[in-house]
Amino acid sequence: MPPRRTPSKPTPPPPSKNEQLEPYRAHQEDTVLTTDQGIRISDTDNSLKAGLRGPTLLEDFHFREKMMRFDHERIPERAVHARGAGAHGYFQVYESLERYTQARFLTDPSLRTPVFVRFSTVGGSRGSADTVRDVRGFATKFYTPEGNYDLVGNNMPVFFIQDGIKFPDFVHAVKPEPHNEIPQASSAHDSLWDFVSLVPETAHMVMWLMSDRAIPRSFRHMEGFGVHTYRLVNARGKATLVKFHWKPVLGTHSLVWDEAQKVSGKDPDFHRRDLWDSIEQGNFPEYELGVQLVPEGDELKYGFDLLDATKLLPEELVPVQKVGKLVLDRNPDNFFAETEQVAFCVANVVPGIDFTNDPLLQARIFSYLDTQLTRLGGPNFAELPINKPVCPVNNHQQDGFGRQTINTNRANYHPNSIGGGCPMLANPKSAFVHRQERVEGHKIRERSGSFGDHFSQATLFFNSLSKPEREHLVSALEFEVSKVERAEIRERVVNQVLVNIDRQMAERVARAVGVAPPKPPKASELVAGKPAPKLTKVSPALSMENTPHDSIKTRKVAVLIADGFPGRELSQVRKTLEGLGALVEIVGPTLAPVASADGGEETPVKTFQNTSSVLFDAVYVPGGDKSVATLRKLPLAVDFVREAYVHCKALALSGAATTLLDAAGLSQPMAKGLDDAMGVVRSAKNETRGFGQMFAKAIAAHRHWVRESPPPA
Ligand code: HDE
Repeated sequence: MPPRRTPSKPTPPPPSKNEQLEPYRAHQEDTVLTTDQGIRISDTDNSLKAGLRGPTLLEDFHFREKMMRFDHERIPERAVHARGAGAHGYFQVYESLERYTQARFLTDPSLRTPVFVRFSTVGGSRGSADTVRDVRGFATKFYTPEGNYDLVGNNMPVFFIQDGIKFPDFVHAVKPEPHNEIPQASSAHDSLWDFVSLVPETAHMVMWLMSDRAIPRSFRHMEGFGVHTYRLVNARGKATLVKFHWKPVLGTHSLVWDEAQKVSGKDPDFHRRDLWDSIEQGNFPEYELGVQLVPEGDELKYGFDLLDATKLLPEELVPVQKVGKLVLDRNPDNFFAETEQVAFCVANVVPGIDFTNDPLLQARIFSYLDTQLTRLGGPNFAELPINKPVCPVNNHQQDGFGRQTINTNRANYHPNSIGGGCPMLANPKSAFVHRQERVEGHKIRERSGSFGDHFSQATLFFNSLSKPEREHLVSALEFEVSKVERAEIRERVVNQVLVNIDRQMAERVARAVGVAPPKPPKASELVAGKPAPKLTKVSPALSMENTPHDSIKTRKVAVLIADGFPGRELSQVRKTLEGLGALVEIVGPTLAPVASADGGEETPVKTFQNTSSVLFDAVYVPGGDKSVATLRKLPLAVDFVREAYVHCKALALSGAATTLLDAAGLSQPMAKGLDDAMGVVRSAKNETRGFGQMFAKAIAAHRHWVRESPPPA
């Protein structure tokens, strides 16, 4: 019997995700406390007891239910990516991509597809700090009219391993060690580096992990990558290979390692808070979706295999075309119901997007669905409001823990006549039909020879960085590898991995971690380390130095004041900075109003005690003999300036405030000739003309790395 098909009718526009969630939202205004059964409760402070000082009674169903619910509040955290923050928003394509794909959300420029994005760290547990050195997850659920599409990516374009069967090994190695569960959220320990030293395919990703990309300034300042090569398929069935990118509109910027470690203590929620606050303030994070398109059949054209997830496709070889925009404009109402319960799955694709045979991707297609069974307690997690598609869902899978839909159709099998054949099979034109790819081969457990070069792209990445970025990477290696207790592992890291990436770098790390420097290369090693043909020598797009540095939008500027500060000057500088989109916060000795020299006052929102230089992008100290004299006597205020300088942030000091550099012990480096390039903007006589503008330029530069170089002898 031929399958019955749904008559083709125009699909009505789907409800927005907001509307869709509405029936589930409990606003609880003007409500009365009840049990889960709806029984009204008038006392929730005293359990039911036999006598005033007697034992609690078993029949106290309210106490029993309250405690039962509390006892089961926690669900297993994600095995990886446990720590995260989410936001709602929308995606809109600029122009139809129908030449390449039939996916509605990529072909209809009038369609605003609701999305939910979850950013995360990978190694730490749920309560770990945000600014640890780690990869960041960037997972997007598109609630499209054709079903949910999940783009589950990271902020780095490659991965540690090539075949998913090594994922449990890698994750066990990077997570805290099994005997004492130490260290939390850090890769600086023996087991990770042991794994790296024995599995050379990790080399490229380890370079990214040691780079500044692993300590982003915020989720709003990082790129996202789909990592794998996927396939776009158009309505005529023609396929094109694709690599997905997210490009942050504010540019890609990072913290400094010392700063990142301090932020972990001062504000472990630094990234979460930044995302939350930005959305509340109306500074909606924006990213452009980029695609690199490659004709099918060109998998091996670039000197490496596009199915190998340890390789990136240099943008200089295949440019990233920006095709649409993602805007995050709404915070979740409830962390657990939304951010914790959201279940991403690499297998969630819509017609027009398909997989490739990348063995890492293939493993992920299995893993994500599987993990949710344990994490979300059964097979009905797609019915949770945050996971529910906005289009109709109908099938014969109806039972299992936590089922919510009440199916009224008496037939729960296919084919059936009792239920009129429903749900009917879809017309293949509107259905997901796997692309017919010819596959032939022996059943083998082997790695393709085209996956064999592990070092060329690690070298490419290293060589593409600016000098300061390279220095940071070497320092990170020195830091991490020096934490490895077993000398033989440190030795292997240097001699089996680093030396194949860059000999000089390996020598420096060897010195720093107390192992013998690498032996001179053998001829065979030289061949192994040689760049593959057709690969560019450097890829400027990989350096954050080449990211936009033209905006101070949402940059946080601390203004340090005490009684006697110049009020008019502060107002003018603030006006300039706020006019350009910066966020200015007054920091004072206490939260009490501070009097200006010209008869006004300012009320600080932060104090030297409750905040810190590391939580800001730039620091401004308006001069004023009296106010600066007070600040000089406050070690926390002096530290504020010192740290901003050490972390290469823009500093603006006017009048007497320039003497704070002296108080902060910075006169020596300053003596070598301070100028604009160093990002310290000074005005000797409280002049404001041009001062604010110069400061803004210094903030837009993000950091002034020149301060890191030692002063000339
Ligand atoms: Fe994941 N990964 N992963 N991963 N991954 C999970 O799914 C897995 C990989 C990524 O915010 C888990 O729901 C395997 C690459 C993100 O909820 C789990 C392999 C990339 C998130 C899982 C990989 C990612 C996860 C844990 C190798 C970048 C968080 C909990 C074959 C392209 C999503 C969960 C969120 C989460 C498995 C490798 C990104 C266990 C087996 C490569 C952003 O299913």
